[in-house]
Amino acid sequence: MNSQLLSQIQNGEPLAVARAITRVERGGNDARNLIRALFPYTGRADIIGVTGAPGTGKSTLVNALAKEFRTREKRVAIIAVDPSSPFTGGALLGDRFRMQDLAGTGIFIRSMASRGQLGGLAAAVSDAILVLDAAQFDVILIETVGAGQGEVDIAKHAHTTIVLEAPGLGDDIQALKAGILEIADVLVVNKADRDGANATAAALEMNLNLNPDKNAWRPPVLKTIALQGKGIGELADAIAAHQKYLGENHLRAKKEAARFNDELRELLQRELLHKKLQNVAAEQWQTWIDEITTRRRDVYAIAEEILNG
Ligand SMILES: Nc1nc2c(ncn2[C@@H]2O[C@H](COP(=O)(O)OP(=O)(O)O)[C@@H](O)[C@H]2O)c(=O)[nH]1
Ligand SMILES: [Mg+2]
Repeated sequence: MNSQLLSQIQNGEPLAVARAITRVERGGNDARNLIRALFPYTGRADIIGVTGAPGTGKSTLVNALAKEFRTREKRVAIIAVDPSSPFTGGALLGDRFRMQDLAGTGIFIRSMASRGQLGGLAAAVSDAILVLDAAQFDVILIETVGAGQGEVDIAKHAHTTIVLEAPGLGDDIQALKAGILEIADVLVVNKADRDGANATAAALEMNLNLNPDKNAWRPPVLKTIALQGKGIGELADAIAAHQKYLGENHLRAKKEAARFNDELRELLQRELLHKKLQNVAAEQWQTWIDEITTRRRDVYAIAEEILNG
């Protein structure tokens, strides 16, 4: 591993950091070697996940929050994860606007939309977090659409997870539908300039009352107007309070254990599958599928053959 590149990454030089993330996105041996070299220097950054339905204002809020942390003398990086929109059209326009908004602030921002064949997006994001952690960012903000299992996985690996909601859909809580409410450490009703914000906040409070957490931490419900930067200071305070709570109760280490437990299992699943299938010809695979569809053999028998051979 090139030691000059390593020290550039560790000094947080934006170009080197960007290159390193590109490398982990590509995966393979280069990515592995890089992570191996950087890993001993990780573990310091506060990882904050921001999730919620599309259009709730995540990008706007994350930008505002990043700026708030800057005024608090923190070094800040953003990873915007959008599996639904690969690097084209709307996503790119949105990105451009965000980049302009952050120009000159010293905030590092990176969009991630996909990763090739092996690994998957969640793994690429995990590795990018390690790169940013080694690059000595104090705060890493991960923005992701809360609409599916993979995305929830990314958010749940944060030390603090913020779930965003926006008013306007009656008593319906989008996050509840998407199954992401229970991962929230802080709940935010954004677009509080709109009608219904109080009702949405009340619905969230009600839900917390119905499902009391076994932990001592009760997620606060905050209202923000991200577009005007309103309520962002209070949000940063709530995040700080949650992190203090984690620290005082030795829960940060527990969160890290859960994160690496999942990562290791997912990595093993991918690697074992790859190992078992790399020497299987496409025709052989097709023969097995034919055997199953014509009911000559069952999936268990084929799986056993693959595992033994
Ligand atoms: N009225 C209002 N609009 C907002 C607020 N925050 C964000 N928006 C707008 O909501 C739209 C979606 O915001 P965006 O940050 O892209 O949402 P995301 O899809 O969750 O990332 C944009 O047009 C924003 O300008 C807010 O506090 N109030
Ligand atoms: Mg967005």
